[in-house]
Amino acid sequence: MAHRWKNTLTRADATPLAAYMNRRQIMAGAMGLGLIGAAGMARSQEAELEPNSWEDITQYNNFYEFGTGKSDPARNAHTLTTEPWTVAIDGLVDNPGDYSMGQIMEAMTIEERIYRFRCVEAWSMVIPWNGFELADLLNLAGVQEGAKYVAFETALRPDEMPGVRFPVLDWPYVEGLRLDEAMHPLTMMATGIYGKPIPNQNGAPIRLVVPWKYGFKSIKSIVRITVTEDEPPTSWNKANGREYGFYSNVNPEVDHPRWSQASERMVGGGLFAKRQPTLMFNGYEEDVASLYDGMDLRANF
Ligand SMILES: Nc1nc2c(c(=O)[nH]1)N[C@H]1C(S)=C(S)[C@@H](COP(=O)(O)O)O[C@H]1N2
Ligand SMILES: [Mo]
Repeated sequence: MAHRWKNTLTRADATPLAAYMNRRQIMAGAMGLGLIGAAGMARSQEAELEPNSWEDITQYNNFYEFGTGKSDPARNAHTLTTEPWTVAIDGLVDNPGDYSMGQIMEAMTIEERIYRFRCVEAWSMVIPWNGFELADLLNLAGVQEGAKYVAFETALRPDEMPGVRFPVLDWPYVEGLRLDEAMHPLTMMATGIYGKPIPNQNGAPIRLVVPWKYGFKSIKSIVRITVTEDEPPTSWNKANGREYGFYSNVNPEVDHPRWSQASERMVGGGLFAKRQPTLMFNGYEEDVASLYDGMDLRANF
């Protein structure tokens, strides 16, 4: 698998979504005409970013249900039973219910997306996810009139999660997005990395990925998705509302009260690697800035 990445990639900027979507549509069109196969389709998307290694991505994690150390999730998360798994979808939807992973995988088309990933702690990676757009799942459930937000909840299993014995956070871990953020084509549900099933420490069997927001918004091992009218509570905001807001968009101009967000350390870059500048909306400004038109990004951090 890894060889596919070696020669074709350079560490340049991410493709703006418009260009990316166009290429996808062109490729999908060509595929419809039988001109290229699925492999060609996948290859067309692996252009611009050099992903971190499998080791970086799966050995350096935040998943506090399995401990607060960066290597705790890799060491402890094997105890999580990920099969069978169901995701309850409820709230303002036409088709509420318990969706099994099998049903979800059957209904969704899995694609590969290489995204930057920026933790609020000022480290970053590039991760080749496999998954589908959250919008496709929400459309399957049928979002009703009046819906404004989407809430997410992680499994809470004290028998399988040694970290939840400690009141670091108010368990279960919960997160939320505005409906338009949730429906944005960049927002995905990841079920794999590097073409393999997503490892437990990365949020098996299904986790959110919102590449323009700080990593803690990308909630892992999801068991419930609730479409709501009101802004849902979120774990880090509940834990410390002064430091972590609802939006948590990556913004190099708004520092964390205790550290600068202007630059970041690329995981795997080596001990003496230079920090790299953090980009507005983590490099996805062109695609998502319009979601926040007229909003004070300092007040709505
Ligand atoms: N349920 C749950 N989801 C979570 C976390 C967590 O502790 N619990 N940590 C968050 C944080 S702070 C980050 S940076 C990312 C890390 O994802 P990764 O380990 O796959 O890189 O997961 C996010 N999702
Ligand atoms: Mo994070």
